[in-house]
Amino acid sequence: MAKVHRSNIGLSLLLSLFLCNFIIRLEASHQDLNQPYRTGYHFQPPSNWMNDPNGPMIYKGIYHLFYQYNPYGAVWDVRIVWGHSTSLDLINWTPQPPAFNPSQPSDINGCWSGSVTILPNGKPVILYTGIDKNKSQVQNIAVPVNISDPYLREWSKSSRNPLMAPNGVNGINPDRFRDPTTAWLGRDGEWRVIIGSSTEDRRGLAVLYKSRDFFNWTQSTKPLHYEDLTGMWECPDFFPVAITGSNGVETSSFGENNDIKHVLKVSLIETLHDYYTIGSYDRENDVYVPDLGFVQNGSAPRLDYGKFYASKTFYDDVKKRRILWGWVNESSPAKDDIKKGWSGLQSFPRKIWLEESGKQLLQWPIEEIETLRGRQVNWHNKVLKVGTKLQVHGITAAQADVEVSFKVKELEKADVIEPSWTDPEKICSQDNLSVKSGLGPFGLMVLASSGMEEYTSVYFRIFKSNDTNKNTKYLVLMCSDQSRSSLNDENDKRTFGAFVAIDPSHQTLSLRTLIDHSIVESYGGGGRVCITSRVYPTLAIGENAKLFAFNKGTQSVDVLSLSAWSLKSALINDESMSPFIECEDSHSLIQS
Ligand code: DQQ
Repeated sequence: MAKVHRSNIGLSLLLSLFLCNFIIRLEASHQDLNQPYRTGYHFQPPSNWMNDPNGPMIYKGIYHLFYQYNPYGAVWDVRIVWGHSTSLDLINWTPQPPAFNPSQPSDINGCWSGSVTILPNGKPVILYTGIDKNKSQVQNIAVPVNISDPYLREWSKSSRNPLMAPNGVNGINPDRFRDPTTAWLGRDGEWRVIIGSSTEDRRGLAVLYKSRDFFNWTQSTKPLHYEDLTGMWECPDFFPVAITGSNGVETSSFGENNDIKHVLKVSLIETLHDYYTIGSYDRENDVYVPDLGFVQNGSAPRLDYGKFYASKTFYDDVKKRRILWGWVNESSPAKDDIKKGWSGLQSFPRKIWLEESGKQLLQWPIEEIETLRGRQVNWHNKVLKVGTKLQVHGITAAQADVEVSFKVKELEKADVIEPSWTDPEKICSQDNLSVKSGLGPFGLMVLASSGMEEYTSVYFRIFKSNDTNKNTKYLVLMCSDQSRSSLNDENDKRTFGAFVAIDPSHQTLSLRTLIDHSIVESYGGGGRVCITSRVYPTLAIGENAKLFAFNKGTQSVDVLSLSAWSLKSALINDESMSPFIECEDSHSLIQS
């Protein structure tokens, strides 16, 4: 009798699990129809709020991404936790249970951003900011429970936390002391790490701490770097780059014969943009000195001129490359995010390295994107006559990868830029007709509706420089214009722009755009400028979205080549594979 009873329970449990799974799947496909803005290949959790990428790494051949995640809803919450997903290829992602939640006095009010360091014995450790019981920002450590588990599913926090607490040195305030970087090891056997901070009078700081054992940390009297009037430095990132070639460099590397430079990136809370400088790390004095022409403030180059913040890199020792992740926030009102049940994407992972000139970084979508490529369309040597708009037929325009290179023959016909046009974003935002350039705008119109009621345009304009002292005769402006991206005017449809440092008389003018339903990620001039936009079309959705190449300038432009691919959907944190979404029925059955 007891036997029968047990097998009945077993059967109902199986049935219940099946039904539960079925319902979740039904919900997922039902959701798809009502979720036109969910992405096909950009990382996002199954639901709820996500912000900063945390502690990306590769461990035992598995890529890990942690992220600031609110399990309670689609808006940010101070009680944020470390969401966690793993991948074999940086494309398809399996959700894992959150690595940790607020639980000890040193993080009871939130587990904020931080980084992973792989120790010389191969063991990964996490340093992260906790909001402690007094609401002070402190730095904590967490280590894997079982290092033979390549998925690192369980993390344990040290009872010695917090390891670093604000102590008033350099005027550091408990509200402005957060986001530890990956640590690096000096020749003297001491670890170094920087924490983002600022003083009362808005001096931004990268506070430096040192340790021999990763547990006892001492604050250096001097910060690694600082800059006045920049406000709070969030999520600093400090890493070496090779002077030649595109290979990445391990964070603790010293390089050989001066063959590396260093990059310091800070996320400025006052502008919500990520700025970087290239410079030298003086290891004797433990200070960073930006190269001539770079200042660590809002005048520094940006990793992305659109929506992109709190970014973080890691060194992939398998493919010898450095990879950048960045948080791409929504541009919709919070009420819409709550309605759709989620908020926040990660940029597509980008390889990042130093350009030959040593003056800027280059970024490019990681090569693994090619595994998603399906149908392809190619154009060669097409002329974009004045006022034309040619449709790229034959691909899924709402989920695509497009690469195009332009040739402008009559550069001398470009108009001289107005002396007052110094702010690229402003020029891009002005009405087309009021900006005389002659050459351009030409580029792509993406996520366009049949009647052109909606479209996002990503384009170039070329001007003659008005400064005879400038090395280059021409100025290339790149814009991503969202002003007509949606009939819904409640979204932020600000236009973005930047100058691309290339000489169009010698270099090809290229544009690569990744289109993924509600995100448009563009790489201009071979990755010299990146602009990411969030858009919410109401008509140009799914099959109804179209793609065009256009030229609205007064001179014709050649498309040397255009390749566009439909991209397949990656398997990203699919709800049905989630180990942390509970099905109430089976849960209660198991308990009964
Ligand atoms: N987000 C985290 C902070 C960080 C900020 C909190 C940057 O640690 O400074 O979610 O977006």
